[in-house]
Amino acid sequence: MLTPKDVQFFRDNGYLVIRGALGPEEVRELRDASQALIDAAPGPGAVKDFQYGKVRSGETVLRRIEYIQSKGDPFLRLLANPTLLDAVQQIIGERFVPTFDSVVIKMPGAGVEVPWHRDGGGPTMFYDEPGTGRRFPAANFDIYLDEANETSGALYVIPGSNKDTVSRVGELAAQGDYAGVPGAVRVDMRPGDLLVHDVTLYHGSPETRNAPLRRVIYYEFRDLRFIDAVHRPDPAQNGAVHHKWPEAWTRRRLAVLQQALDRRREAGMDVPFDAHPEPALRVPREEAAASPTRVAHPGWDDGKARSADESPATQVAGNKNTKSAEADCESEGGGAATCHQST
Ligand SMILES: O=C(O)CCC(=O)C(=O)O
Repeated sequence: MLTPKDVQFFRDNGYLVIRGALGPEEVRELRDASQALIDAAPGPGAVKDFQYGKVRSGETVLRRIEYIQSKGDPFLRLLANPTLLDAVQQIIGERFVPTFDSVVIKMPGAGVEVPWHRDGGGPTMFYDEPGTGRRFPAANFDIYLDEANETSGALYVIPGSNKDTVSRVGELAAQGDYAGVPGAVRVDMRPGDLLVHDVTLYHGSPETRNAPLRRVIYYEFRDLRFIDAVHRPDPAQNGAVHHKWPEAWTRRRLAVLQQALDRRREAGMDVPFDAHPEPALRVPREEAAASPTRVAHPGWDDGKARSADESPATQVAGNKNTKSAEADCESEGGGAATCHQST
């Protein structure tokens, strides 16, 4: 259970570490399930959900798997983990919706760099409710399956950078390597720990060499009020609609949450509630059970899979691409998933 001090820390610094959020058994099954996916990975360019990148030596390695909740029951059940959903409710808001799901991998031997970035492409990824002044952030909930430290490519963050209204993210790489960037903090994590990071926080992780495997599951959530304001503004008032997430899409995402609650309970695991705490966001069990667990973002499945060379996350020359990666993200139009990911 987060305390008000925890929530305030998150608001002030843009991140929060929750140690031991998952028990050893849940960590074990997630490690097994993710290892099976890695072992069966289809190779670069074959399936868009499996993303590869290049390391400085020129080797191409797996770096990320998208829509992970559809790729095995352990990932689906994780979505209904009580510690995770408690943090989600307190940080995101009562009308929370699961919005992105992926796993980021640093392969043993050679792990791809994730250059400094903000998820979602800019400093305005929050919603301030008129009248109440309440801020609804978008945040990622990062579940660690392996040790993350200096060797295995722990995440670096710049505490408080979530408050920057003009992005400095493009300048960071020039200021030094990750540890050398003024204000940067390395966040060491252990299996089962949870890191919550505001999508507007500057963060990134270096390439690894001869290091052990490092896997982190990223589940992002946003409050429906955020989604309504940012992803489906009224075209009559607003002109062009950026990142359109139709209502049917959020309903399918909420159906995945209901399925996760049901599957977790059926597996004899603890659940925080039987259905979404906000009645308007509940999806009946039968509808949820029949709904797909892979809910891609509009545009994702129409796009051609990027090769390792095209992917902005795979730039290797001194991490200089972060600025252009943001621009790329913004130019994706309907491709919110690409926008969100590591660049
Ligand atoms: O796990 C990492 O190193 C960072 C991943 C990340 O921030 C992202 O994919 O947006």
